[in-house]
Amino acid sequence: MVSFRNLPLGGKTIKMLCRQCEETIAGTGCVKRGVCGKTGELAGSQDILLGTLIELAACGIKGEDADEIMVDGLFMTLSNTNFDKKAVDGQTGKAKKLIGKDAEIRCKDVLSLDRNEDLRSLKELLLYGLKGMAAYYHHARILGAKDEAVMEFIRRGMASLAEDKTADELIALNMECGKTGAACLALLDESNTGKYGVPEITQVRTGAGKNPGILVTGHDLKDLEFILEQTQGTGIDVYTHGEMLTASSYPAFKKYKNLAGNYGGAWYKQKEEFESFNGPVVATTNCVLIPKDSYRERLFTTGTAGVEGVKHIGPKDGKKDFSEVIAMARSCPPPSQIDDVSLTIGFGHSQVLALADKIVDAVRTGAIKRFVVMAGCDGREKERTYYTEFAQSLPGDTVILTAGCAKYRFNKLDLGDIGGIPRVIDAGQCNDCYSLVVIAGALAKAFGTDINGLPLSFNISWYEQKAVLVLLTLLSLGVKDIMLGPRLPGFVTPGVLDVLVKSFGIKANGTVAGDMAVLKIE
Ligand code: SF4
Ligand code: SF3
Repeated sequence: MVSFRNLPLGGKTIKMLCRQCEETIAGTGCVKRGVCGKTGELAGSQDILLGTLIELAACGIKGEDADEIMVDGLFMTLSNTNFDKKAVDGQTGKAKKLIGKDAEIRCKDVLSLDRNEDLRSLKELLLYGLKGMAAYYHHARILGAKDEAVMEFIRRGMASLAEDKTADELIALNMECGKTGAACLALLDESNTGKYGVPEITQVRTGAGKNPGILVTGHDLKDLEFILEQTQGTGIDVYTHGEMLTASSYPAFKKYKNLAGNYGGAWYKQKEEFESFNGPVVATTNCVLIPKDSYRERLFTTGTAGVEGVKHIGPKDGKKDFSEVIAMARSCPPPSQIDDVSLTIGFGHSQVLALADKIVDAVRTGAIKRFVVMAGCDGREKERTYYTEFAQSLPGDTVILTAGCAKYRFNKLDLGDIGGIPRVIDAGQCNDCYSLVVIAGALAKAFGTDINGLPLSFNISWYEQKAVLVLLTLLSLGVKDIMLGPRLPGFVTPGVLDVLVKSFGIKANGTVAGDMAVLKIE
């Protein structure tokens, strides 16, 4: 069996090799312990899980159970999702059971899938896109949606990782991943709006109230719904954190008077923010970090999220029981205030399209000269202040379209509005990047051009694999000249980068404000 430990890595003995996220050490790979805190043992378990899922796909096993194991298993290996080796090994066990006990798991180390480094790089790009797709499909499935075409591609894409493929075949599979990603994001958009209503432009307060609270982070709206239902009449307030901020714009959540607002910012500040929240915190998905002792006892995970030694709340008869979290909240002091501003959210595609005439007029009269999509992920490196500086230095006739936790780099700045159109249009979570594509398509139609003909630039910040899927989706839709940062993916070889630059005009945004010149904003 081929192992990445035999790969040419300077002859060093390594405990693990993971380079799936933007923070990977030195931009090349975490080899001793992840920057995220992932240990060599956990990385090994995740590799075995992925190898088993590839085998599951290669054996052509499908159906309800197999699909759930595949989708949830992929999601569990996404950055900052599951730090519980037992849970990861348990998922491998479920997959093995379906394959049959005599099954030979042919691939043990995913990064050893090909000896040719460009082919391996293209396979990694596909695998990370598939992880992102699985995460979004998981959310749609939880709400009862299904799309066999998405599932068929996930299976075929996974099986192809163990097959001999040419570079052209792998590039085509990556484009198909992006195209299927668009369908998957559309499915999730339909599921969210079908279940919770069409997001409305909403003001959300970030200050802390006087009641004890529960903080809910991650992307899973259904978990938030369970918690809001179960806290009715208890005197406990529920706050959103990170990507859960978007929930407050859905009509179905507005009816809960104890949805008190948003506490804190993006995931990477959670160690301080969960500490000062004082009450229990529920992590529903990525990004969860290995907790500090100061709040470890107050942290709960659910769904695909997990942290060793942290209480996990699983499903029971299609429901989840958060009574232990509620009981803990009762005995905790209210949150300590860390800021108190008002955020404007809820610019999903329906709301923006309702403003379309106003926006088109503003472009025609020259009041709006350019749109910049600043979407994706936030992260903890100090170089990411680039995005704050970038937003601040954009001319006053520029509108920022955002989605994902990247927005926390500028959504608390007062950037004003253009004739009533806010200069930061927040479409929601990273999956709501789909809304940005719909908006761009509608603008292109209004101006009789294609997306690349619009006064529209893309400056995408990435961190994890959902962003890889969103990037592949944009590329498959023909979007060109995307700036990507703060660093280019460590798994992309110079050969693959050359293809991305020549075919799609991808640019590294660098980490210095001087690189803004690349955007050429007139
Ligand atoms: Fe390193 Fe990122 Fe992998 Fe964690 S997820 S081990 S930080 S590359
Ligand atoms: Fe953020 Fe993890 Fe990517 Fe959903 S919560 S965008 S980083």
